[in-house]
Amino acid sequence: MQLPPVKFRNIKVESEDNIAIVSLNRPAKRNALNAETIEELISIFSVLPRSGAKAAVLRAEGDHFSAGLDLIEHHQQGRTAGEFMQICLRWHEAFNKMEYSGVPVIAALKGATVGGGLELASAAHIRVADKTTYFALPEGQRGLFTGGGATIRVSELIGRTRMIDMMLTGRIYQAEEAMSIGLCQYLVEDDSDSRALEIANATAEAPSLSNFAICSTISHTRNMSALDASYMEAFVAGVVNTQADASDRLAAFADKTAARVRPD
Ligand code: 1HE
Repeated sequence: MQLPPVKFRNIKVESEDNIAIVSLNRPAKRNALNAETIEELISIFSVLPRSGAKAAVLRAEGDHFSAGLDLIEHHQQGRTAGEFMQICLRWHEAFNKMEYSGVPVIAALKGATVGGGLELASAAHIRVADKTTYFALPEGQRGLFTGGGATIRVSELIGRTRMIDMMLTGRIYQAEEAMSIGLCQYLVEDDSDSRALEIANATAEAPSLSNFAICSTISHTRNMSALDASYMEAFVAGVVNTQADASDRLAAFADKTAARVRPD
């Protein structure tokens, strides 16, 4: 895997085998997302699909995944509506790069995963929380509105009514309840980093082309009619299901050397 030799200020990028580990790295500011962090996320998630990375873990330094929009920067900059719309478009660029890139992104969550931090987490393909994780959308209480895609992704995860409740009341979902409503898919007793890495490694065992399809096609079909989406599904399956790797794997199933799908 060839990661860019760029030195980032707000994120840290490492690799373990073919897994990229991207860490939010402003723990003193609870990993609040300033404009520069968003630009750095755009940079790394732009190159990741061409780096040879088989999967990525998105994690954070410190006790909190992310406290969302950098409220101090936002306050100090006195942005106009037009300027803040441009900021939001950069957030969308970063999060779309994650969601549509075709490389599985596994988020390792802990502590505050709130506001824009939840928007970032919801752009990952899989979310792993630990017992300290909590989720909230405190935008309403701050006199703000979501701007990083929550209206689409968070409402998809938990439904519009729960999202509206979170925003109107400042309701906080702690790990277990969050898990039960779909804010995360895994809840671990110890640390979410190691489970996220395990999951990333497991996803990396599938052919990259299959993962590319899983981590882009399903999202792309979101806005299509059922007719168009099923056409696209057939088209992608035509490419993926005839790849050489699929033939080897099917041969292994036929000669009974491949693992069976059993719950034990
Ligand atoms: C920050 C931010 C931030 C902390 N922007 N600087 N998000 C929120 O409404 C959540 C705001 N943050 C908090 O509620 C708390 O900071 C936490 C519960 C996450 C953590 O509490 P704690 O006691 O550990 O830390 P702290 O003392 O509140 O903050 C430590 C430092 O981090 C402090 O800086 P310092 O220089 O005074 O030490 C804080 O200012 C800084 N900090 N959170 C900037 N968010 C695209 S639209 C998206 C809209 C939203 O995301 S709204 C949700 C905003």
